[in-house]
Amino acid sequence: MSLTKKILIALVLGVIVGIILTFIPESLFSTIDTFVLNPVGQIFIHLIMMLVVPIVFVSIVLGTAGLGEPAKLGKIGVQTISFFLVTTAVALCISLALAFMIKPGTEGVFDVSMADYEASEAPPVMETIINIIPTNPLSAMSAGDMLQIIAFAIFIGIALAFLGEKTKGIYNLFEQANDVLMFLVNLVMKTAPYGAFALIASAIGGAGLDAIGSMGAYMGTVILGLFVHAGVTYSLAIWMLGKANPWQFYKGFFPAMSVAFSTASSSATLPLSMKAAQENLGVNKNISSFVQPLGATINMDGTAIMQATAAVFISQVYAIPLEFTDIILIIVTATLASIGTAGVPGVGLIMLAMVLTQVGLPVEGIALIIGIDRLLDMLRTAMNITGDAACAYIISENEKRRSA
Ligand code: DAS
Repeated sequence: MSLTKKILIALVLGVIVGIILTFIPESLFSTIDTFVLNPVGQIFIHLIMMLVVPIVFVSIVLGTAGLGEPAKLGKIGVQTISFFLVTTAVALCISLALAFMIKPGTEGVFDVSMADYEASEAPPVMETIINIIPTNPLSAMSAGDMLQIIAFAIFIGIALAFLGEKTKGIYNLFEQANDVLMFLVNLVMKTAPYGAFALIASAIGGAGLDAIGSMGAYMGTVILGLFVHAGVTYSLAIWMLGKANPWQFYKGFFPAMSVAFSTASSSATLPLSMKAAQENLGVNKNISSFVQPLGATINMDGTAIMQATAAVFISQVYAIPLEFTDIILIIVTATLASIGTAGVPGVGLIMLAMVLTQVGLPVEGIALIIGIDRLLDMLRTAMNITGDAACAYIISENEKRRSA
């Protein structure tokens, strides 16, 4: 049986067990979660997170060096960033339109009297941009600062591309390192079904059916936005820009989407995202190795959809009208928020505080959605990596046609 089928079966079983767990006493659930579900789920996430920093560094070096002359790297870079920004803006427009049409914040009664949320300070935008260049690449790697790791790897890749034969040995070393890391990805992925089961059972059991029910309108609006964006934006882009079949794309990329759903982490899924893109979709290795690690860090359409929906939801719950300028602010800050955050579980909710602050909405409103956010995080992370893969797929398909 294929890994995808095993993960799918594990997820279905996990949902069933998670629902059953919502009916058992809270103390019994927390015992099961603490000693069984959480350890299994966290060990799986740690195993793949262990590979992320080396894989991002090695693949960006190889991807950048492999793209060869800086002109081609520049062209691919401009296409990549343009695709990321346009699709994120489209995602935000879709989610805002749905949130104003469905009005999830007016469905049901929300007790805001106890709502409280301690927002962590988001770094100023200019500081985020300056900090992309690492002062110490090794500390960037030990801290897991993905943007700084990517920036340093791009410089190394450009150097290898310029030096060519003189540094062929180092280039080969990076290629062998990549082979080792991909072998380890295959090894670790054998534990994916167990991790997927434990993570989804824990997420559903922890949220509880009441919370899911009372937040139904909000969750439904976010989920609808995610599916519209995947079904329309990405499919149209693949079909019109990549002149390829969207169905084939989703079929080939589904294994990575299922792991992203299980882990709620774009970074942790990155090794599998690149493997699925290169092996199942035939995406050029150098383009995949450049676009997908970059996207896992700066391109999060699913997160942007949640943030825009949550902002409108909270404005509705607190009956605070949003002006046109507020809408523009939400679009700009949600786009910037998605650039500065690494792809790890829950980061979108932390950055939501920055969006709400900029628009003047009560940050404590996050307390209303935090209980069911993990379930939405799983879905939006699957969306986040899909946008990155769609971008790599479109660029690769066009490069193939150009060189044919
Ligand atoms: N979990 C994040 C990711 O890995 C997305 C989010 O928190 O919104 O992409």
